[in-house]
Amino acid sequence: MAEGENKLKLYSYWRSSCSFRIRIALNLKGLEYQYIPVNLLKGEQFSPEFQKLNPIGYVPVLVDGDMIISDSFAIFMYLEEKYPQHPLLPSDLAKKALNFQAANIVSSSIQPLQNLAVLKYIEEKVSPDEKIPWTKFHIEKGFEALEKLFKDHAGKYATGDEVSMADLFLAPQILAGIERFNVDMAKFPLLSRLNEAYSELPEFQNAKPENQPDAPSA
Ligand SMILES: N[C@@H](CCC(=O)N[C@@H](CS)C(=O)NCC(=O)O)C(=O)O
Repeated sequence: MAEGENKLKLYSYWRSSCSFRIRIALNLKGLEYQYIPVNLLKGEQFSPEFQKLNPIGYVPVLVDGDMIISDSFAIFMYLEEKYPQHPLLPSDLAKKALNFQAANIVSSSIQPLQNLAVLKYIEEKVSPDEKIPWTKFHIEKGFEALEKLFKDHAGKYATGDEVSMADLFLAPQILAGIERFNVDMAKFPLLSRLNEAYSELPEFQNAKPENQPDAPSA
């Protein structure tokens, strides 16, 4: 068992795709963690206690002993260095760059545009009818780019035959596109194939929103 493993705490929300990325990383690295739910719909991310951990008020937050890390990209990089078992970044520089690119397309150019606060703003200041078209437009723009960028590099997974960082960012985004925003995946054959491959991995299955302790029971 790795040092400090029993101290890991993950502040998460069942439906948060950013938290989902880290749940997959923790599962793949075989790290046990305490799941601490933050109910985003009830506004628990704005509580003074949570804002002490992450002043911008977003999940996920990882606590590892004295370390408090927020933002899934930073958490991922921390986990990768601190817990090198089951490495999730290839040593090949070109592949590593592709992994960073996929992670950033998802975490900078897609997910922020579908975040709760943004959707709430559109609903209130523009129109409730614009919420889904807005989100679909940005998800599909990102998916089109990902299809083109990865078609010559994908193997069984996004950048080869091993699961890597790119997959941890892609899987939650693809599922959110399908399950929450009705994206027509027929336009994205590569992402659809990757989604199938992810669905066969227990570490991804276990990290899915519906399998979290704070998910509403069906
Ligand atoms: N860049 C951050 C984004 C975090 C983020 O947007 N988290 C969302 C859930 S996926 C959240 O907490 N939203 C709460 C809100 O919008 O109030 C990351 O990758 O962790």
